[in-house]
Formats: sequence, structure tokens, C-alpha cells
Amino acid sequence: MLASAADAGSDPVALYSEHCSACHAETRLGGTGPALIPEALGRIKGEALEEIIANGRIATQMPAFAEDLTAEDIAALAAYIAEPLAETPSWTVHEVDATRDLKTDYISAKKPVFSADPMNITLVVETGDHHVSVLDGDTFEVLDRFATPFAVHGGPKFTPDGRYVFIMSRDGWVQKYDIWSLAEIGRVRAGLNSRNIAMSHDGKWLAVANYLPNTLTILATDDLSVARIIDVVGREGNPSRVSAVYQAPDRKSFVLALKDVPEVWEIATDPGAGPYHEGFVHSFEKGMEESLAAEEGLFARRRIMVDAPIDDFFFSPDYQNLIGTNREGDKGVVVNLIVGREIAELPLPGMPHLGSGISWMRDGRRVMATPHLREGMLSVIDMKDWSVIDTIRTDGPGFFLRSHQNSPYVWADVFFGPNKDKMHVIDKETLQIVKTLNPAPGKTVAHVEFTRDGSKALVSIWEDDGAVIVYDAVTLEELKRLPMRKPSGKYNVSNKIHFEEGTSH
Ligand code: DHE
Repeated sequence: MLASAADAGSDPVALYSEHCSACHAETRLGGTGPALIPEALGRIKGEALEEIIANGRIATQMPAFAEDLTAEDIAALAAYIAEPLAETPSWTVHEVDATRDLKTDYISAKKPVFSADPMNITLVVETGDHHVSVLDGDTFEVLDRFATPFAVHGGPKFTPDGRYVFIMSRDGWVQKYDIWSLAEIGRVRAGLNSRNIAMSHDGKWLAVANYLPNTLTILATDDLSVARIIDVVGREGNPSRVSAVYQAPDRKSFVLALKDVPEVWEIATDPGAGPYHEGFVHSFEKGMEESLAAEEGLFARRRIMVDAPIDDFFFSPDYQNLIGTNREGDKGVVVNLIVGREIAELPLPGMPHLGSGISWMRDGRRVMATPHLREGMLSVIDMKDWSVIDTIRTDGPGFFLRSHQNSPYVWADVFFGPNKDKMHVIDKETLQIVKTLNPAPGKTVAHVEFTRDGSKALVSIWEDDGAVIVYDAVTLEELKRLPMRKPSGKYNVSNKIHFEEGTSH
């Protein structure tokens, strides 16, 4: 397309400068509009990109250019912004800090400004118009609805007391919001293209996993200043993107998987404990030399060498094992964090989505389940001997799984394909589907969160004119429908800060 556009005389660099740079920045790294680089655009490419340039984007400031630009110009622009940047931009402490925007009108309340139970607040991320709704988890009244950075992704992370929450966008913005005061405190751009964030066990530090640049940014949670930027470089000297970072509260550390080199890192979030406690000296396996030369103190790093790079992952409830998937998506691996090596392989074809894994006790044994992004099935695995106990066939590939300690059921969506409007409810003991909900025929129905006590389940109708449906989690009857703009994830304060076993992280 670029060739024909060039033949027709389109100059994408000049066109970009004239029409796009004011909002998206001359560097294409984003300004008031999002970054226009392939890492940020993701699956929006080719004709889909041309369509947005021509017709604009609803619920955003993006105007339509069809009347000002020819089809060739639009094709040339779409091809230009789909090209990777010639050089990896730097994003140093200085540059991050320059984006820090703390709200001058923020007033910190001494107690919650509402009468609702602060532990039963549920946040709903509405990606349709880039907002978050703050729901009272008992009455389902919307207490506040605030604007977020563009394209929030992944779960917001709460401080251990449940008062503050941090929300990340794909462009690397991190927003801090005070739930008690119902007010934004500020935001900072911690990366240029980011995967997810993790809160430290003590609530003092927030790790931001980046694709661009290849770094892990650690922010101080009190004022969003940079505590450390760690270059993510493998032992052989190769830089890497970060697949995902999570906190391991029992280990007082962050654990991250590297996407481009076969390593898992553990970063101490407590100078006294860190990754070197409990049996680490027994690790006479690969990676030992590096480990012996370990740094000490806060943010000390330990490298664990694995056979192949790991994508997203999930922990056993005791935080001793990490269960991840390889990039090809044809198997799972179990990495023991005590001995620092892989201890098992799981036969999980069809791209297991282990970031959505959950576990529960079944017949006296702990099991875990994961959906698969390419196959209509859930795998149920025994967490003691790592055998696959059962494969539950579903109406199509799913994305998210949720349960609650007080619920007898696992809720599994069918995110992809013709049955994307279905939600399966599965008995945790028999592993049988007991009911398939179809609350909005033809529309995507996905992602579940429970109330604090597990008595209600909140389900998204994942459409721009969507809704959150409140179900009785026992009778499975619909109780309420709250209109929302493409609600994606929902996050209950208590379930998240107490690491409720039915929720992934
Ligand atoms: Fe996500 C969580 C990775 C595509 C919506 N997703 C996560 C997390 C990771 C991840 C690592 C864990 C973050 C956390 O909670 O700390 N997601 C990926 C991918 O690699 C993938 C497949 C490709 C990509 O584009 O990055 C991907 N994710 C999507 C989507 O297309 C979804 C459906 C729509 C969107 O908003 O982009 C999507 N991801 C979500 C949501 C969560 C999430 C709603 C949080 C789930 C939760 O309950 O915690």
C-alpha cells in the first residue's frame, strides 16, 4: 500500500506532521492522543487503521479525515504508523519524572466520603469511553465515574489497606486514585508501552512491566516518583520485553517473566527478606553463578533460568510455584521459586491463558483451572502432582475465569467465536457445566467478579452500549442490569487485597 500511495504522491511523513503530530506527538509516542506505534496499535492494522483515520473514533477526540485526505493519503498514513520506530526511544528517570502530574486540587479525606462498605467497593473499567465506575458493592449505586488514561489494560492494583488504587494504560500511564476521597491524585507515564503493574507487599512500591523500552519501572506509591528503572537484559546481554509482573506477597518480592529471553526474575521488595530466603541455597541448578553474585537489599534481583521464555503466568496459593505458558502456547511449565528451576511440564495445547488461572480445593486436593485462547476448553490440573485431571469442553475459547471461596461455581466466558454471548457456570466438585447463561444474545459476555462475600456475581456485556449484570451467585438469577460503556474488568477491593482464591492475581 505504501508503494502505491507513494506512486500517487502521498508523503506519509509530511502528512503525519501536518495532521497527526499535534495530538500524537512528532515522535509518534503520544501526547493528548495515544501513541501511534505498532506496539500500541496491537491488532488495529491495515484496513481497520484506515477506517479510523477516515471516520474517526467514537468516544474519543479522534476526528474523521475522509473529507480532507485522499484514500491514498490515508493508506500511506496507516502504513507509516504501523511501521516500528527506527530507534528504540529512551525513557529515563528524567523523562518519566517530567510527565508526573499531581493534581493540585486533590484533597485527602480523613474518612470515606460515602457510607458504603469501603471493602466492598468494586471498580468497573469501562473501555468504551475510558472511564472507571466506582460501585457500591451492596447497593450497586455508582459512587463516582472518573476519566482514565486511554486504553486501560489489566487489573488495577490496590494498596493493602484498600484505600488507593493504581490503574495502567497500554501507553504506560499510571494513574493514582483515592477511593475514600473519590478523587484522582495524579498520573505519570512510567513506560512507553506497558503490560501490567504490580503492588509490593507493603504498598510502598509499584512495578510497571514495559515492552517499550525494555525496562521495569518501580514507582514510589506515595508520590509516583521513580524509585528505580531496571534495564531488562538477559544474562547473555540480550534486552527483553517483560511478559508480566506480579507480587508474591509471602516472598516479599515482585516476580516477572521475560518475553524474549528464558529467564524469570525475582526482585526483593523488602531489604531484609527478598528472594534469598527459604531454601535458596539449595539451588545448585542453572543460574547459580548469577544468583551467588546476587545484589542485596531493596530491589535486589535474582535470575531463574528456564528452558524457554515464559508468557503470562499465575502462582500456587503458597507462592512457591509459578505456572506459566511458553510463547508458542502449546505447553505449561511449573517453576519452583524455592529451588529456582522448572520442576514440571503440563500438556496444555491451544494457548492456555494462565494469567486467568484460578485454584480451589476439590475433594481435599487443590486444583487449578485455566482457559485456552485457541480452543474451547478448560484444563483442570492437580497442583500436587501436576497431572491434568479433566478437560471441560466449552462452547468456544474463553478469556477469563472467576470464582470465590464462598461459591460452589466457577464462571467461564466464551470470549471468541459464534458463542461469545455465552457464560458457563461450572460446579467446582463435579466439573460439570450446570448452567449456560445467555443474557444478551449476539453480544460479547465476559469477565466476572464477585462481591466481597461471594453472594453476587457481576458479569460484563462487553459492548459500547453494554452493561454490568448482577447475578445472585447461588440461584443464578439476574438481579440488576447497570448500563456501562464497554465494561471490561471488574475488581472488588476485598477480593483483591485478600488474594481471594477465585481471582487470578
Ligand atoms: Fe489482557 C489482564 C496480557 C489482550 C483484557 N492481560 C492481562 C494481564 C496480562 C495480559 C499480562 C495481567 C495483568 C494484571 O492484571 O496485572 N492481554 C494480554 C496479552 O498478552 C493479550 C493476549 C494481547 C495484547 O493485546 O496484549 C491481551 N487483554 C487483551 C484483550 O484483547 C482484552 C480482552 C481487551 C483489552 O482491554 O485490551 C484484554 N487483560 C484484559 C483484562 C485483564 C487483562 C480485562 C484483567 C483481568 C483481571 O480480571 O484481572
